[in-house]
This record gives sequence, C-alpha cells and structure tokens, in this order.
Amino acid sequence: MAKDKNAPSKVEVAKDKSANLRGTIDEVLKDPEAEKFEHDDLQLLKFHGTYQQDNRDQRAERRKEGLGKAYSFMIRVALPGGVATAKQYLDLDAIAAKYTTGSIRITTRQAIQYHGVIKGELRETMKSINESLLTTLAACGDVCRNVMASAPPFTDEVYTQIRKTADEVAVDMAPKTGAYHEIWIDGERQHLEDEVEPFYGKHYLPRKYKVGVTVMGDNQIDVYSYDAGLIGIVEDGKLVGYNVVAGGGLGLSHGRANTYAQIAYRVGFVSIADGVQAIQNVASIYRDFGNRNDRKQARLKYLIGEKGIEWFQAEMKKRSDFDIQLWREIPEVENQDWLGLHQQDDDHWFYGVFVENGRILDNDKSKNQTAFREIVEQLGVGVTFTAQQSLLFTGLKKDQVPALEAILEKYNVAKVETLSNARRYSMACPAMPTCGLAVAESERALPTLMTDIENKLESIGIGDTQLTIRMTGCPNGCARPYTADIAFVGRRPGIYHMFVGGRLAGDRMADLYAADVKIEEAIETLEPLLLKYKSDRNEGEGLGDFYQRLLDRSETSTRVTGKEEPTFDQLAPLVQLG
Ligand code: SRM
Ligand code: SF4
Repeated sequence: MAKDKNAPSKVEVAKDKSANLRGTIDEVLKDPEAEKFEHDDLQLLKFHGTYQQDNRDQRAERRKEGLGKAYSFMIRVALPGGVATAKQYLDLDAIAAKYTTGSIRITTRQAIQYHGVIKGELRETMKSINESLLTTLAACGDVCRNVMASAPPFTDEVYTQIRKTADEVAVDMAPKTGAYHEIWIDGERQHLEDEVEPFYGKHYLPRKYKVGVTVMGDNQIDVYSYDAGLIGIVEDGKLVGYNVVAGGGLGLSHGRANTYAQIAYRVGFVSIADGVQAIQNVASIYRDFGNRNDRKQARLKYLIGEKGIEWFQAEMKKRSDFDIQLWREIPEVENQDWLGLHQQDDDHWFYGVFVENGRILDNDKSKNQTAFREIVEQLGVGVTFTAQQSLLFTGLKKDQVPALEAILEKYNVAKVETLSNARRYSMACPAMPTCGLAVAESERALPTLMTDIENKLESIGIGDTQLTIRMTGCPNGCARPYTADIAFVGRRPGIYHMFVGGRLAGDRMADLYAADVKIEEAIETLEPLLLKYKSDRNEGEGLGDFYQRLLDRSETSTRVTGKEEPTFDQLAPLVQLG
C-alpha cells in the first residue's frame, strides 16, 4: 500500500503512544534477558539523553563469529552554558572511569558525552549523573536541547545576565514529564491521569530545537546555526535587550536539493525580560506548524523557508504580549576561543585549554584526563566547556596559575602558545566507531590531516593563518562544517566533499569547493587555492573571506543545499593560473 504522505511519522506515533516518554523503557531495563531496546523505545530513550549504539569496528568480526552487534549506550549530559562546578567535574570524571569506555567527550554544544555504557549499568550511570545535580533529560530528542551560552565566565552585568537567561531558558523549556524521575531515579510509577506536559503536549516538538544565548561581538557559540538564539545588545556598557534569531540549522542530505544548511533569520529585538518568553514563542510556532510527517523536512528552518520570515515575524507578534522591535544592527563579530590566561574579574582569572576534538582521555602522547583531574582536585577550580570542544578552568587566583601550568606540562598537555592557528580552531565529530550515521572517519582522521595541513601552510609561508577547519563523518553537520573556512564532509569511507568560504564569525555559509575528494588527495586539492590566497589576499583577510571575494559574491551566502555544484570547477582556471 502506498504511504500516505500526510500520515504522521513513526516517531510521532511512538510519542503519541508513549505516556509522556515512558514506553516500555522501565520494563526492558528490568529484564535481564533483554540485551537491547527495540522499536519505539529506541526513539523515546533519546529524550532521556541516551542512544543505543554498537561498536562498528567490531561488526564484521562478530558477524564472522556468528555473533550479533555489540550494543552499548551513549549518554549525553546537558550543562547549560557548559558550566560545571569542581565537584561536578570530578564526579563526571569518576563516572567515566566506572561505567564507560573511559573518556569524557566535550560536544560542540557545551555538553558532554559518554560512550560504551552497558545496558546492565545504564540506570546506575544515569542515577549517578543526577546525584551530581546534573541531568541527561532532553539532552537529545524532539525538545529544547542543552542551552548554550557564551563561555567566558566574566562576572560583569552583561555576561552574568547572558548566563542567567540561558539557565532560565533551560528551566522553562525542560519537559515536565515524571517519566525521567520514575525510570532513572526513584523507580516509583506516578499517577499518569493528572500528568500534563504544559508546553509540549503529548507530541513534543516536530524535531530537535537548539538554542544559544550570546552577546554582540562574541559568536563563539555559532548562534546562527540554531533554531533560535538571543544576541545581547550592549549600549554604553549595559545590556539593553536581545536580537532574536530563528530558523538556523546545519543538517542536510547529499544529493537532495530540498535539504539545506541555513544561517538563522533575523526576527527582531526584545527586552531582556522578554528573552526567555521569545524563545518559548518561537518554539510554540514550531510546535504548532512544523512538519510532523517527514522528519527530513521537520526542522524549523524548513517551516520558515516555506512560509517566509515575514509570516514568521507576524506569527511571533500575534503570540507575544510584549514588544518586538526592529532588529538592532550589530558590529562585526570578533571570534575568540578564550584559550590561555584571561582576567575574569578583579580577583580571578580563567585559563582555556585546547582539547583536540573534545576527547578527554589519556593516551601515549598526552594525559589530559589525569591533568584535568589533578588541576580540579588540587586547585578547586570550576570548568566551563566551550562550543569549540575545549574547556576553561574558571575562578583561578593569580598565584594558582603556575601550579596549573606545571600540571599541564607534567602530563604533556599542549598550551595554546604551542598550537598552530589552524589546529586550535579545528573540530571533528565522533563518527566512527560509535555513530550509527557515519559514512566516513572524522575524529580519528582529522588529527593526521591537520598535521599535513599545518606542514603545507608552513611550507607555503602562511603558517600563521587563523582559520577554522572542521570535519564530519556525514552531512549532518555535527561539527558545524558549513560555516568553517575549510571543511571535510564524509561521503564514503575515505572520501569527502570539501567546503570553503565560511569564517570564524559563523555568520556565513561555505560553498562546495570540490566533490568526492580522496583524503590522500585533500592537500593537493587545496594547494592551488592556498597559493592564490598567499599571493592575492588583502591585509588581514581570512581564507573564507578571500574565497568569497574570488567568487565575486556580492551577498553573504546564507544557505547551502544538499545538491550544490563544486565552485572549484568554476574557478579552476583562475586558481591554477595563480
Ligand atoms: Fe549531532 C545526530 C553527535 C552537534 C546535527 N549527532 C547525531 C548523533 C546522535 C547520531 C545519531 O543520530 O545516531 C551523533 C552521536 C555520535 C556519537 O557517537 O557520539 C551526534 N552532534 C553530535 C555531537 C556529539 C558532535 C560533537 O562532535 O560534539 C554534538 C552534540 C551536541 C550536543 O551536545 O547536543 C552534535 N549535531 C550537532 C550539530 C552542531 C550544533 O548543534 O552546534 C548539528 C548541526 C546543527 C543542527 O542541528 O542543525 C548536528 N546530529 C545532527 C543531525 C542532523 C539534524 C538535522 O535536523 O538536520 C543528526 C541526525 C538526526 O538528527 O537525524 C545528528
Ligand atoms: Fe555522526 Fe554525521 Fe554527526 Fe558525525 S556528523 S556525529 S557522522 S551524525
């Protein structure tokens, strides 16, 4: 029978039947015979912050031995603004050692992920996380995800308010179902008849909803990549309100022109007091009008793309009992990764440390996990995870800095002065072996490729160039490739689409530069452009900016679809002549 294209998707049906996200998760957890979750529970688990995965490196071997997949769980812990106290960090570290493959992985959205938790220990792991006053609820699923906030822990009025607003959005948008508490914490089944999800209702949102809060001039969180965002407007040193953006998103499917990555649209300006409600109102439009039939067309960007930003702005006005003014113009963004030492307030400092691809784990070269544990234990400092997969030690006294640096040195953890400008801004998603959607390597491939890129930049004489290089194992965009200066997006094992033309400011889309490039040929594919950049760039011009000038773009590019023509082909004669 032909599929009814107006029928709700399977996930919508699963939500409908789930009794506010309960499904049969509790029963399967309690059943020692059940080695895995199935059907609807697989979708519902995500709302609780966990994914069933299997180790893809082991698939072939196990198949040969007549064994099924080696199932385990990824758990994502939501930390609004990426903030953890010293005790929370040490607890997270201890949980990693006790229940997981051992590593803590900082995500591109200031959360952390564990991998390899076995089913028999899933409940205990979730309970331990909650005992640290942290949660995994809504870290994944069709809800408001971890709310991001600009990372520097400044205690001035502006940054304090930014973090406060992010925390308030997180509380306001958290699901109210008792299912999470019942299943993972106290095991007592509540009375369901009177339980309501006041904002979400029983179907929650059509898809994920991502939010970030920052301040003008500082876009480390890549606010234009999200479903909704608030950008603080500062006048005479005071925060006066927020510009609201909506409808950003970076996932696309190769070969499908109706899927696209989109820079968020400008909605308008609201007062500080109305910021949280503005984020809820954006979500309510999404909840009421978003596509619930086709999950590939369900993100807010497609709704705004189809109906237009003017329609969206009018709908926002209708739903808001507060004033929505015209967008306030903002200055060029100065991107900062906040690595190294910075003053936090009169008495305190913070210190940013680069974590390659977010992986906190001891290895032969460097023992960052031991170093970070020792720093937090000895100095009692807090930790803020950044949107560039790194971390800041916060609340340091000036006289603690030498001790911190000595610990980094002892365990061979790179200080920012020793990093190239290319590596320090690089990011990769996890991809193989845990991600079920990966079609190519990412985190395991980028470090070596980065060394080749560093060598090439050095040999051309542009080793000091500041640029963002990002890699993902599929087109879903988890390491935000489409806003980077240079990106590698997995197509098949060892083969990548190469994008060029975004920038550190995160407010512009890159172009497909070259299609289906073998990783061994990446450097030679890039070289003509790098040479041309070296000879023809303007003073201070970034690689992405230069490429846009070469393409003669009069307007900022805000969208890249799943079916683009490579721009390098257009430019090949010009570039090779260079
Ligand atoms: Fe992502 C799915 C990892 C940020 C777009 N993402 C996944 C899954 C859960 C794979 C899956 O569905 O089975 C990945 C788990 C891999 C693993 O083994 O751990 C995964 N995404 C990640 C993280 C961990 C990458 C990282 O290097 O840190 C990031 C976790 C963020 C967090 O803490 O919440 C992560 N994902 C992103 C981002 C970037 C961002 O938000 O800043 C994007 C692009 C922005 C956006 O959402 O548009 C992103 N992830 C996706 C998509 C495409 C969604 C879409 O609607 O277009 C998928 C696939 C899906 O949802 O169907 C996906
Ligand atoms: Fe997995 Fe693709 Fe996301 Fe990488 S970009 S983590 S491969 S879904």
